[in-house]
Order: sequence, then structure tokens, then C-alpha cells
Amino acid sequence: MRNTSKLLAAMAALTALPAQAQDNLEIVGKPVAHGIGFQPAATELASDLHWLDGMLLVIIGFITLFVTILLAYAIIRFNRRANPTPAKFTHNSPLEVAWTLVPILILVFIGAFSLPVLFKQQEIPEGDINIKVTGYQWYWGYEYTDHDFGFESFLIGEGKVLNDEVVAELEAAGYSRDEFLLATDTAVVVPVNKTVVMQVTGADVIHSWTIPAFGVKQDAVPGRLAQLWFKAEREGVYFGQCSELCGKDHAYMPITVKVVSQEAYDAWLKGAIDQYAGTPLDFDVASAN
Ligand SMILES: [Cu+2]
Repeated sequence: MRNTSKLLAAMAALTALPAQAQDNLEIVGKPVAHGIGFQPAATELASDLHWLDGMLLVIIGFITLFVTILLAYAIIRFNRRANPTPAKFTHNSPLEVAWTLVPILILVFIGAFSLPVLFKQQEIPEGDINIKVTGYQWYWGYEYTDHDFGFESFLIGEGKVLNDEVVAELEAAGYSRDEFLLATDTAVVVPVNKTVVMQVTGADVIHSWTIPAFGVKQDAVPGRLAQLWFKAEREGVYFGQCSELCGKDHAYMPITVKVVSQEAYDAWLKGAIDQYAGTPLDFDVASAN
């Protein structure tokens, strides 16, 4: 009874603070100890990749099994004792045609499934939200180009050592000590089920922006503007790390993305526009130009 009323009181407190809703998100996309599988797929792109990986594993499994059986057969059937006078022929046309054609057919089969997945990633749709991300030595900068504001995103725990102070900082930001080296002081916030297009570039050297659970990864190359897109289908916190060796603090420039409800996003956006002096929501940028 007492717990129930406590719970109700807590829920009431939470609903009274819509802007805080994003801080109670489930942490979905992060590496787990001893894990060997993928992080849960939060986009169609990631689901496609996981499916493709499973399909390839089956094909590779059969090929490996087939070659192992052939090897074993050759060792047993054609060793010096079992087969003292070996055959001396050097060609077998039907066999040669077969071992050329069969791999070609396997590759065409794989291509028929992998190329559509590749094109889906690389054909950038019209974005509901447009964000430009710039890799710096050693942090990320984000610009919400639709509203003309931006912010930078640093690792929580500047000293790069996990001590009590850093744990307190992590907890204040809604994370735990497990998220050290993954959590950042500011996060990219996007609404669920909306198409997000990110322009990716580097300011100094090549970095790489990725969120494994979204199935996206793009090199951030100075002087070039590359693009990636995703549409996250599940609310939560997702982590990634710079994925192109970029200098001494390469390991200390993580990426945090929060996928929130549309209402929480709208509330966050309003606050962010105020905080970072962005273009107000009711200002029509297009007609002002
Ligand atoms: Cu980097």
C-alpha cells in the first residue's frame, strides 16, 4: 500500500515535468559484457543488416562444411596406402565449369540481397529533422540546421578516470558507472519514428560517426559533406563511439543519441532553442531569406 502510493507520487512528479521525460529513457543501444551478438536493432536498416548477416552465416556454414567434407574424403580415399597408383589426368572440363559457375551463382545470390540493403542506406530520403555533425579532436559538434542552433558534446569524465566525482556526474545526468566512456554531457535528441538526416564532416582529421543499433556509420572527412539517415523505431538511449582512429583521445569521444516521444522532443527543442539562441519555432526562415 505504502509502496503503491509512493509509486503514484513518483509518477505524478514525473508527468508534471515533461521536459525531464527524456531522462527516464531506457538504455537500449550499448555494448554488454561478454556479448558477441549485435546490439538490438532500432531501425529498419539495422534489422536488414542483422538479417543479411544471418543469411551469410548460413551460406558460409554450408561452404565450410562442404570443403571440410571434401578434404576429409581426399585424405581418406586418396592417401598413399589407400590409393598407391594415383591417376595422372590434369583436366576435367565439366568440373572446372561447375567450380566457376557455382561461386558466381552464390555471389549473384548474395548481391541480390546485399545491394538493396546498401542502396537503402545510401539513398538519402527527405529528412524530417536535419542535423550536421562535425568531428573534432576529440569531441563532436552538432548543428540543428532547421533551427539554426548548435552545441558540442563531450565525454562525461574529462579526466578519463572513473572516480567518485565522475560517477556522481554520470548519475546526475541519468547514467550509471557502466556508461562511463559512452555517455556525453549533451546528447543528440531526436523524435521516434521520424526520418533524421545527418550531414557528417570533420574539422581537423578523419573521424567516424556511428550508432551500432541504428545500423549507420559514416566517415567524417574534413572538406567533405557526407550523409547518413535513420528512422529510430524505439525510444531509448543509444551509444556509439568515434570509429576512425583520430589521435590520442580517439577513445574518449563517444556519441549519445536519445530517441524520445514527439512531445518530449518538442519540449526539448523549445528549451534548446532558448539555451543555444536558435531560430524561434514561429520564425519562418524560408521567407526571411
Ligand atoms: Cu575520432
